[in-house]
Amino acid sequence: MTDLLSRLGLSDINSGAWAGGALDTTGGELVASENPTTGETIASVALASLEHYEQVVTAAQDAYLRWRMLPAPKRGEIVREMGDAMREHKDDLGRLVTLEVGKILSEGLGEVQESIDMADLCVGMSRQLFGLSMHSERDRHRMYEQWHPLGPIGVITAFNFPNAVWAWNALVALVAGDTVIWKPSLKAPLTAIATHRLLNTVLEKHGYGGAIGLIIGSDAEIGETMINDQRLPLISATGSTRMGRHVNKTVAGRLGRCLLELGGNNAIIVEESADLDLALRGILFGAVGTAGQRCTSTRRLFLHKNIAADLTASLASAYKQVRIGDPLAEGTLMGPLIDAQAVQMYLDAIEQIKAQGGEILAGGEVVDGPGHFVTPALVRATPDMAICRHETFAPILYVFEYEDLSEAIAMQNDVPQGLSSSIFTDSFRSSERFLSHEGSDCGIANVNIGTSGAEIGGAFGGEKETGGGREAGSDSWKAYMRRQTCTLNWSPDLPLAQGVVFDL
Ligand code: UN1
Repeated sequence: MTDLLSRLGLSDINSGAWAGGALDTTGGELVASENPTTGETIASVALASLEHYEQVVTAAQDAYLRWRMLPAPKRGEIVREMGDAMREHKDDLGRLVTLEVGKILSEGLGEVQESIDMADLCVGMSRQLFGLSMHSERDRHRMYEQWHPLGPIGVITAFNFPNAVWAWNALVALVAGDTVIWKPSLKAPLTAIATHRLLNTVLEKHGYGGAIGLIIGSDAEIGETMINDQRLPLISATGSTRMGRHVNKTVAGRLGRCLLELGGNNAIIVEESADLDLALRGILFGAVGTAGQRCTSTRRLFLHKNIAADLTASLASAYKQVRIGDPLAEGTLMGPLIDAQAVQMYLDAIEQIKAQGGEILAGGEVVDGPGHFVTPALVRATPDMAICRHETFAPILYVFEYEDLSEAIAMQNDVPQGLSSSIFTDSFRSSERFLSHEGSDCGIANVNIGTSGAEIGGAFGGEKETGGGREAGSDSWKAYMRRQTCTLNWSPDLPLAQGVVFDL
């Protein structure tokens, strides 16, 4: 472990403020990053103060004035090198993700791959920040729109994707010409520092150190200051709906922009016609993968009544075979929850499930020993159970039965969240219906694959209490830029639009 940390430039105590390079935060409150597998401290961070915050923002503002003048494809070239740096250190970074947040190694590596993919996408994107041109109603006039960078933007990330969610935001923002200030979760600060250090080296080499900044501090002090800061025109925040509501209100109060990626309550519908083996595998990865700690994790399952008994039995037996343990060990499928508080939330949910009449078919227990391990829970539920409307960030899957597809779609949509959804079916009609206006109301709707594990090429995000933001691919870059509509007159006259006459 020590070798891994030193290869990634981490020490026992690390700075919590990086304006490009590290600032001296000695004396700041020490926060330990705990390995959720063992409960041991990996290394600590000396938290940043408001003075450090000022330094980081000032550096990002200064860097912005130069960075925005670099042509977008040249910014893309630098982002390409950032992608290469992550390629070169993929193994170390992936292991650190696994060590710090407990996802299995294949997922830790997959997360870094997601960031590398983002870099590749952004290189191309840097040549495709297209605006439209319009035909003017006036003679010898031309209208078009162009996209400009916004400025330094704030990115707030959660513990569960401590590397990739930053990359979704930051790499797009960088090609767009913005600079970025990152406030990571206090539960995963080391991955943030290692990622920042590595990528800032690339920027520094090109004379743009400070274009990315990192600020590790409390929500109450640093987080509040950041969301209230007029100098940050955009705040992109990933986390709970409760947090997002507060961020949204605060940023709207200063007429800033928000990009929110909040809670999900993702469902899979399995029809009678479905390939049940495929469905079983999709459900398992969605519900048990990452120990249920993805915003896209499968939390609800709607089974057609004719296949419900068999599929539920197969799932219950699969749940009991899931290999739980050290996420670095080969063959492990489920690592620990992030911390003791997460285990407590899981246990509280299990209590509520029982009190509300849910039947636990598998799991629902804490695993003895060090680390924050639980068994994945499979629950026979009824639509009136209030707990099923909430996102518990843990491996709990609620199983319901339905008779016809309209009923299943209505139940699926009848929750406050709207992130991801899937249907397993071999019926073309059902699949199209699920994807139609009267189908899934989520930002992501899949057929014959599960709810999690989206590719970066698409826009990622969801509706309703999920917050409405879109990150990563497609035209999500527009959120990181400002649109300017330009009208040019190359005639000798000054005709007014709408035929208005205004002559002396
Ligand atoms: C998250 O859990 O915040 O679609 C992001 C997925 C991943 C990203 C999840 N690509 O599951």
